[in-house]
Amino acid sequence: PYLPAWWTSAVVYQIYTRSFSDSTGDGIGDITGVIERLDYLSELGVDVIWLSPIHQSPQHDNGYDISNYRRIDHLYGTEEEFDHLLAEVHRRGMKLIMDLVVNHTSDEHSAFVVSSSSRSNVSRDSYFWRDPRRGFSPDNPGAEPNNWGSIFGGSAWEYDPRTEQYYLHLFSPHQPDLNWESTRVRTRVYEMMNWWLDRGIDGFRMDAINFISKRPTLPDSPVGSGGMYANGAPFYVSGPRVHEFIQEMMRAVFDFRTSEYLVVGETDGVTVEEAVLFTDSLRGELDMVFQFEHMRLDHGPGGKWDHLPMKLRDFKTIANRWQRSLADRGWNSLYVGNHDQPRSVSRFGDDAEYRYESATLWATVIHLQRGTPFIYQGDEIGMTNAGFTSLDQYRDVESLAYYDYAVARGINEEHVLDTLGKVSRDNARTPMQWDDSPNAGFSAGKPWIDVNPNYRSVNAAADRTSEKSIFRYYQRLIQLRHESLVVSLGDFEMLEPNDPQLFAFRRRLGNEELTIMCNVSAGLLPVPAYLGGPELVLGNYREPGDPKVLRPWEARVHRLTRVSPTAR
Ligand code: ISL
Repeated sequence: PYLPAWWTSAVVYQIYTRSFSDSTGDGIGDITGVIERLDYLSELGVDVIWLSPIHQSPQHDNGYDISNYRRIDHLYGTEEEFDHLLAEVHRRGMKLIMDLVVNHTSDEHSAFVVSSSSRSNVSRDSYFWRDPRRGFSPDNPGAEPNNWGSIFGGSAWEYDPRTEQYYLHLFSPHQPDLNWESTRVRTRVYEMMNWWLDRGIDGFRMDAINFISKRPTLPDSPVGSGGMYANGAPFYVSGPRVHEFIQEMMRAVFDFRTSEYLVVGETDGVTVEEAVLFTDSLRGELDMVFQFEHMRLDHGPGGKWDHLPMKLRDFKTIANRWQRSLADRGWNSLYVGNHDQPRSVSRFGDDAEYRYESATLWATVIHLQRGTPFIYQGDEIGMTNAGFTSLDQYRDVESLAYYDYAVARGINEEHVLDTLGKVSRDNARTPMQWDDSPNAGFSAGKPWIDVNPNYRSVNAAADRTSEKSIFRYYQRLIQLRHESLVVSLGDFEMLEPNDPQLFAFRRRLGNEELTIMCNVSAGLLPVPAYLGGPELVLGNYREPGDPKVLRPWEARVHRLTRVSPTAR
């Protein structure tokens, strides 16, 4: 008999440890802080916690630059505290998955230190070392081995005077890319993964995992990026051996393991066709991947810093295509926010007057599609963008690099700060707002990044006692997924695909049908008469209202159970 995978009815919660809860007063969230908040997460009802990196790291990219994969960074706590966390998560019936950052290491990782020490050492080919091009002088841009730009700005190559070669870094210069062509590199990674699973964790969120196979010749890219360097993505996104590497990894790590694991790949730039290959269960690769198409809808031709308003119709087109393309083979992950994106309520909703309504509307849209929903910490209480007004409030390596680049190009500083205020990753990295005490109850000391000043009204304690509780609404969405097969396994059908304000869809399984309709606007929205149904399962307004008109940011979920002719 067909048994659906356990994660079809599961909900994942992402903890950005650094900003979640600080138990020591040093201003940085830590493991014990997470343990102290586990009851909150059980009450929310989530099944899985994804923990952003807490491994030993010089923290140039908040832990996405790992120098020792088998050690917990002292910033976050001890080895014992980690094991205690794992036990406490399991005791509450939840699972814990960890970030797996293996497209690159930190430049302080011992393998990189050895690799950069001489051209002839055994670790040299663990990374990408290449000679300068002709016309080289140490400060001559253009002599890099190819024209690729780094995702965080500037060239993707860093010159190392010691051995007079460049190394490749798709992210910051402190994050050299591992060379997956090397069997030794791959074996080491698999050993490390096995070590973590043996320690008891329940899976991985694999950082930038579709970047691990580069076209070996590392050719110049013809694709412009608007800046001085080209976009190398065609030569490293879903590269020639990526499926081979992932299948090899799955065999080396998960064969012969019998527990229930979750493996989700972060795959920026992935197409639906590739996503099917990554997630088709018969291929032995990943359970699901994060796609990014809907995260680009407010990017202009100049990329993410060229910010434009999003058109809902485009969002719906993308959702529909992903739902349809992964209906029979593969599985979707569902999200509108994480630690790399601005806050969803500020970006796609209304973070002032209709904060409750728009936050719950987007939660409805995400949680009731077919796929596995991911909640980013703070979204369940409607946390908003940081509201930073000066550069010294920013911490993110990408945001700071963008500022330097933009100002050097003569872009007016006010405009740059305005863009950062909308787009910066730090918008989602401000401390979790627990209550209205100093520092929002996050820390007894000075937080590593400013708390959003709106914490006195926007916080978990206030939300949960409010009549309009976003947290309680999330609880019900999670419950619905747990209880009803039509949510976890039903078919998806987009309704009114061309309507620019209405986001409506239908889920169907056997005799049961759910109709979801959402008014993505602050006006009144008449809806076609065929929508709706007898039983209102969930809605974000207390008063019933006119069945034919949706109020500002209103979301309604109706259930219909058909009596089948044979049963009659
Ligand atoms: O957020 C992005 C750029 O603004 C993405 O391109 C992001 O960098 C990409 O999806 C990879 O993200 C992951 O790896 C990065 C790290 O900085 C991110 O925090 C992480 O989620 C490098 O490890």
